[in-house]
Amino acid sequence: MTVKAVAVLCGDNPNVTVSGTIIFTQKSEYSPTHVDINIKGLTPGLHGFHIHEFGDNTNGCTSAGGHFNPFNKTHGAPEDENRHVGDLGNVKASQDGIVKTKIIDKLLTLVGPNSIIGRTVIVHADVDDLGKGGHELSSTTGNAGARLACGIIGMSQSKL
Ligand SMILES: [Cu+2]
Ligand SMILES: [Zn+2]
Repeated sequence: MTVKAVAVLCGDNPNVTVSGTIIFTQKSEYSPTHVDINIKGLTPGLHGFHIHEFGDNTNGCTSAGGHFNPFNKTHGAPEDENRHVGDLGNVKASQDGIVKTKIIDKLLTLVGPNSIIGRTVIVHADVDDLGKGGHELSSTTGNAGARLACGIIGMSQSKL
């Protein structure tokens, strides 16, 4: 019963040419979720990468709300005990502005009440400090800056 979901990233305004496709795959309810990340148009280096709470694009990426946080934790790194479910850390863009990577996360799920389907993936302008930057925003957003591009996570056809 593999569940598959996909998000297509679009720039938050006409000046942002960031685009990408994110594919989520979970083999069963208690399996970790695999995340296949393909993004282009970024500046080289690290960019905060999160699941935000709402699948709402009425006011661009802004209406996606804060980090998806069903367990009321503070912001952290993906490997931290204390983290938002939506905290996927940073992705690293190459000199050509491309991210092509896979991550495996044990907190993300595509089934049940805390499913991320219907929520939003966002890639940010700046580095996520993983809660350790000492900035007033560190414990909520990692001070990752503007929302460059976002995409709503939708069900995809499962290939068994
Ligand atoms: Cu974010
Ligand atoms: Zn967070």
